[in-house]
Amino acid sequence: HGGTVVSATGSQPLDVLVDGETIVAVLQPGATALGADLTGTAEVVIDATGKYVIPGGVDGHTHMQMPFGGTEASDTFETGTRAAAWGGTTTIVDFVVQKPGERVQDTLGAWHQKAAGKCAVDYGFHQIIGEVNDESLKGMSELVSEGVTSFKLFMAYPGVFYSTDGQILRAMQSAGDLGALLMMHAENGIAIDVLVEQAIARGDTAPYFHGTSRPWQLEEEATHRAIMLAQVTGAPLYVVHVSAKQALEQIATARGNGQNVFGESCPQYLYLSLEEQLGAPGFEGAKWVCSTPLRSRAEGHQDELWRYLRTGDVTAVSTDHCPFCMKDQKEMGIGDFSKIPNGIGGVEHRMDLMFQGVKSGQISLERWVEVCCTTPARMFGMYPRKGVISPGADADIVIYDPNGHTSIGLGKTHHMNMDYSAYEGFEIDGHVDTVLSRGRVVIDDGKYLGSAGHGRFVKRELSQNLI
Ligand code: DUC
Ligand code: ZN
Ligand code: ZN
Ligand code: ZN
Repeated sequence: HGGTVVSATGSQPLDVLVDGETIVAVLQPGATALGADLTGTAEVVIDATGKYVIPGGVDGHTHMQMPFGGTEASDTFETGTRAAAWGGTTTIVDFVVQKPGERVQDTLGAWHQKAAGKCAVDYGFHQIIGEVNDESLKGMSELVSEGVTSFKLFMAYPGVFYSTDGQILRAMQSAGDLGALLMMHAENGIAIDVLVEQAIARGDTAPYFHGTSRPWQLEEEATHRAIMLAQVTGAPLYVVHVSAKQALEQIATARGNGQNVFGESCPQYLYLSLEEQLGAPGFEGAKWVCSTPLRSRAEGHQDELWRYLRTGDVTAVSTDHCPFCMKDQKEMGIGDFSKIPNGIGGVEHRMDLMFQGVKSGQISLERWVEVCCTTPARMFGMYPRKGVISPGADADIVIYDPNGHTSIGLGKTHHMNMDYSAYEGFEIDGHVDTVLSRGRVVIDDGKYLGSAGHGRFVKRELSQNLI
């Protein structure tokens, strides 16, 4: 009551009536619902005066307890979704991993087991296809009927997840037939592996060389190739974790031509840079080793990413939350950057970091809600249940204080299972005050009131964001 409801299309003072797990009415302040004044009839009234009332955040790209590079991402579904709740994210979409040799249909059950009864907020799954073959292609339609309607392939990591162009083409044909979304890690892994090997042989083993051995040209090239393969097959394409401005130029051109191509970026690519990684002492640069890598600020990637966020060519902002501790995990790469597990954790900070983009005049308030909540919900087939404050939607609601303050870092607002923060020292001119997940208050100004197992699996529809 008393807040300003912000949607992707506008902002106005409105009251929101919740019954059980669902939003049942959105009313002019003082108007009557179901024959009575809201504040007079509601069992609980939450005062949102002076605050924004927004849909719960939808983070379309996370990796809880994902096996990677001989270790496992350090957040479990329990710790990771609790951190998400703290940061105003009420739905995540995580990745089921099929490794070569496994039947794709068998892997979903294993991920259901990891997540069931553990999550603080709702969750869905994408499927990583580690090996494209007749059987995995058949498995795709089975998965779609189980609510897993998007599939990630890798042009990077030869010998691990890598798909050849022929395999990509076949998977895209299947996705096109099903109307399912094809997600792509677009980096030329064959060329990158040569550059990595050469760097190590030269003695360039520090974390910084992770970035320099994955140059933007190899992201641009792979992005272009993925777009052309998608065009041949008719598959809708969502390019994940885009960091190079040249890759976004490819995406923007394809979108201008009317192709169903979408670009995702992440706060780390908007805020952090290769130069900062170079300047970090000793092995500290490992904190920011992720793929695609951080890009050079001098080359202007960050500014261009913000610009593409405004034009709409960056369609959604996720975190690619893939946390590893420095101790025993990132440290595996001391003396050889190629052994540093790739990933940055940030599921807790996305809503705040992107709100800072509103405060600094980079994006509008409505665009903030659009890229963090509404579009991810539509992109991944969860709208209008998620991503909008509207009668019939799940009561996933965040009360955000634009005059509050959030200090990011260890010992401050940090609930992720990581022994460092990639955003240590960031100061945000805003604050997540209250978070409701399906009608239940899970965060109440500094207190966690949620529980493991409250979060439920979301069986997703096909993407609702296609032309
Ligand atoms: N790609 C991801 O999407 N996440 C972590 C590592 C990677 O390469
Ligand atoms: Zn990736
Ligand atoms: Zn990822
Ligand atoms: Zn506050």
